[in-house]
Amino acid sequence: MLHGITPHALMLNQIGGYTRMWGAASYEGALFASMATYGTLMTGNAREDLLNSKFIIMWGWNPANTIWDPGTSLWLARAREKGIKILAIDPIFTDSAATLAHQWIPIRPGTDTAMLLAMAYVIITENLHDKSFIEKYTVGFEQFKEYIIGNEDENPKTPEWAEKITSVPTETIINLAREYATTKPATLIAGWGPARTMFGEQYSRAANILCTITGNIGINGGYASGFMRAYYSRERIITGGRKKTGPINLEDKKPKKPRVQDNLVDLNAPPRKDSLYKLRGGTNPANTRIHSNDYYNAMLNGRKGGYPADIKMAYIVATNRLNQYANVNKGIKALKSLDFIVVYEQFMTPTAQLADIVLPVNTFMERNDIAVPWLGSPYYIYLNKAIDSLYESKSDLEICKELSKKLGIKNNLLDLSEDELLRMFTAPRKDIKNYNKMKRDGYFKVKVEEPFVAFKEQIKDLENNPFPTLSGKIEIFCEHIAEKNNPLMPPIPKYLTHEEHYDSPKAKKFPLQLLTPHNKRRTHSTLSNIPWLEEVETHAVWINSVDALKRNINNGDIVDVFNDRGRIRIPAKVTERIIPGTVCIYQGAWYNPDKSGVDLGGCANVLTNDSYSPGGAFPLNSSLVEIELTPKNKIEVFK
Ligand SMILES: Nc1nc2c(c(=O)[nH]1)N[C@H]1C(S)=C(S)[C@@H](COP(=O)(O)OP(=O)(O)OC[C@H]3O[C@@H](n4cnc5c(=O)[nH]c(N)nc54)[C@H](O)[C@@H]3O)O[C@H]1N2
Ligand SMILES: Nc1nc2c(c(=O)[nH]1)N[C@H]1C(S)=C(S)[C@@H](COP(=O)(O)OP(=O)(O)OC[C@H]3O[C@@H](n4cnc5c(=O)[nH]c(N)nc54)[C@H](O)[C@@H]3O)O[C@H]1N2
Ligand SMILES: [Mo]
Repeated sequence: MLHGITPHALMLNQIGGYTRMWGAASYEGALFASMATYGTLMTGNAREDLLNSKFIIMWGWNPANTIWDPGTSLWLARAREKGIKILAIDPIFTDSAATLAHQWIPIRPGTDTAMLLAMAYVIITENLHDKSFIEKYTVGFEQFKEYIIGNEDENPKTPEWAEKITSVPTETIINLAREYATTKPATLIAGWGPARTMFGEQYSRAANILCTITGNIGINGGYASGFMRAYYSRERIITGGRKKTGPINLEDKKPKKPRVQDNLVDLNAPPRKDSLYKLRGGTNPANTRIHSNDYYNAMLNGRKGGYPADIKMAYIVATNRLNQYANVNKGIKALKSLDFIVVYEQFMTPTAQLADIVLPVNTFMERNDIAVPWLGSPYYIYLNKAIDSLYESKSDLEICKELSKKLGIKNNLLDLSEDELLRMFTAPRKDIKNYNKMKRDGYFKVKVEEPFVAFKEQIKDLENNPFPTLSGKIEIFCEHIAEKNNPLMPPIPKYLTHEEHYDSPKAKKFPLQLLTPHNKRRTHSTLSNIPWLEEVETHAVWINSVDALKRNINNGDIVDVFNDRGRIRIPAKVTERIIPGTVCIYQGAWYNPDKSGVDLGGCANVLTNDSYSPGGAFPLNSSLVEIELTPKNKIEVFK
């Protein structure tokens, strides 16, 4: 609550504001789809409710490794113990597929939308869809059906069509479609990995709509795939029911008077054309913002290039920016073109090495703060300070307080103490019943009456509880998207190909699709500098034996992975746990270039694509690469 961006925003807002980013690498595709379909981010059912399901699909989701919250793997394990069928769809035979699932369906990356559409084809043509649900709670089914059966583009989205694209056999698609549509209630959890691709929002939209046409929304054991799963409606509790919901009435919108917490650059800016600006609660639509995967282009090209600012200075706090966003080599060029870079860090990260000034920041053990758990789990953690700050380090808050004084800012918020600020920030959270107890115990567990089921009220009584979309219903066809008239952002979900897809001309030169998922031995780049964890699992590029054989690569050989953006040198892990044609380098390893610019650290983002999808999805799993054995004389250096 107190560190990271909060104190910096309070400080910079007082001196005119700053250019901020939009788009979260984690989930922007899923978020866009969730807003477009349901008008909200509060989707999914609480994990306890998995036990009420009869069939669970983990689509591009590996919760045994990529931790969502302490409970997720446990509830999946309990579901399995109870005999509930679990299925995993992933190009990798993940630990989740191996330990939790009864069946693994391997799929070519970036093609999931085609498979979901083909499942819809089977469900609709075999008359397995939930007609009364569709009629009562949705808009746009007819347009979707026209596209699916091929009346719109003379291309029916049959399982045979999808097999060619996805490499999933026709029979498998048909069987899964039938099983999902006829086993009720069923849970389809569409992970964020496949949404972290070019046109990732189409995949998320298609998954949301599959849950819809089978009537699995708003019921126990079902699941409205969307942005997240909720344990309880924190949205409502936080605001004590005061916050307005539903679409924004643009006619009512008057220029806002700035408050201390407002960024003056964004405050009354018009919306980005492609954003869902009529809906409340999604991404900040201000057109003054820059997509965070597009920052380097903005730094290099500025206003002349159509960006909202000429950036001279970067203020980098609580992120290993260079390492964690796409196209590291362009990043270096862009960051070096600036006049001034400040980084606040605990470690000398690859990003900090580019800074003019590194301010040493203390750790969570050296200050008080409150941790709000990720995505609404029902507890808060009070982080009681254990020791005084070591050496010259200070907290983000302390640094901002001192800088504000020197800048002559009379900011009434940064003048408050740690405790005053924490009490102020927690006051609107009606679910924290007893601040003092939380501080004393070190945590506060929120009492939840019953496992949360998103949209239960809407399904019970739609008239009094409309969906917060423009139509008040689930939008299979989204009018707000249609207004944009952008063929790459269709109002119903469509399968689209792109410049760096498996079927693109570029794939002739770089034939391997690169996945860069999250790893069990670190959180992003944090903990990557710990040698013991390298012993747990060597950082390597995963490659199928078919692809390895073609290139004369043996398990453990040092190889070069490269494309037009850069080159990394890394051991090869030859395995059948990844499909042919796809390779994987887990994100987060620290960039460590040799003199010629080859990265010996194995940082995946040397190779990733720094563009973004119309809906904002980050194409971090949409890069093409080639791999070759590293020449013998260069291997010595690697060792
Ligand atoms: N290729 C590829 N890239 C990805 C992803 C992917 O799937 N593929 N995933 C993306 C996702 S989902 C995310 S969320 C991002 C995450 O990327 P980042 O947000 O950059 O996360 P970290 O690498 O953990 O960097 C956090 C840094 O903050 C520092 N730090 C810790 N505590 C404090 C503090 O109190 N104050 C300050 N000032 N600093 C502190 C740590 O030392 C660390 O260097 O990565 C994205 N990058
Ligand atoms: N241990 C650990 N846990 C973490 C994190 C971490 O760094 N380490 N990071 C946290 C954060 S900030 C986030 S945002 C979440 C991210 O959570 P996720 O986005 O769910 O995690 P990923 O591991 O990137 O992707 C999940 C799975 O998607 C698969 N996948 C990728 N592309 C495709 C595709 O095109 N099709 C299909 N079908 N599957 C695909 C990957 O192989 C992977 O198994 O994890 C959180 N938890
Ligand atoms: Mo994330």
